[in-house]
Amino acid sequence: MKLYEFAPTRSIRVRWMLQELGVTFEAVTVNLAAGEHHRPEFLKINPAGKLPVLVDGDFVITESVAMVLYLAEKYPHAGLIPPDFKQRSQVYRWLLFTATELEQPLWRIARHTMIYPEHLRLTAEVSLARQDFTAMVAVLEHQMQGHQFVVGDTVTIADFVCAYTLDWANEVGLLDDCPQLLQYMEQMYARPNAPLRIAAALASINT
Ligand SMILES: N[C@@H](CCC(=O)N[C@@H](CS)C(=O)NCC(=O)O)C(=O)O
Repeated sequence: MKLYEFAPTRSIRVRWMLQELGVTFEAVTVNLAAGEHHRPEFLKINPAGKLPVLVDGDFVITESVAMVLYLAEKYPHAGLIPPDFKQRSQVYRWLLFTATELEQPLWRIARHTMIYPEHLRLTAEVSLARQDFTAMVAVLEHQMQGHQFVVGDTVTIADFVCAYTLDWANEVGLLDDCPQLLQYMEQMYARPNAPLRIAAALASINT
């Protein structure tokens, strides 16, 4: 398997999954900062020009959450997705909640503070996104009370996706009022096969 990645991005979700599974993979760095994702050879693999991309033999899969689901189903013995369909629906619930209600405001903040050209950035959009995120993360903070994992009593793919997204939120100062989630995120990143935190991944590309 090949993972097209750039250290401090959503690639971390898929790297985390591969490391937890102990699967050997080839890491291919696509330097977003240098615009390598716009190269024709990369656009052939992902016409959206985005990372990460997972290639398994001749099968190409894009979208980080889809990759994590693919890997969980490819390696069912690892038990990272529950066999019971109701439990599994809870995993889907939190994956989607994370990708829509939590990640989208974070992405709006990133776009309006770093990604869009300066003259297109809207301060009001950043404060609205911060409000949206704060309201939704409170739901997860409540859910985690008395729980070690997002769904059930063992780690699932929902935890890798959530923990990475919470680290992202922490990077922009949006987790200070969520003691449960801070503790949960620290515990997740203390796992032996956890990937680098975003700050460390960022430092790794700047050295
Ligand atoms: N929904 C996609 C989002 C992918 C995405 O936006 N990736 C960012 C890095 S985290 C990217 O490649 N950005 C480059 C660009 O938008 O030009 C996923 O989860 O895989």
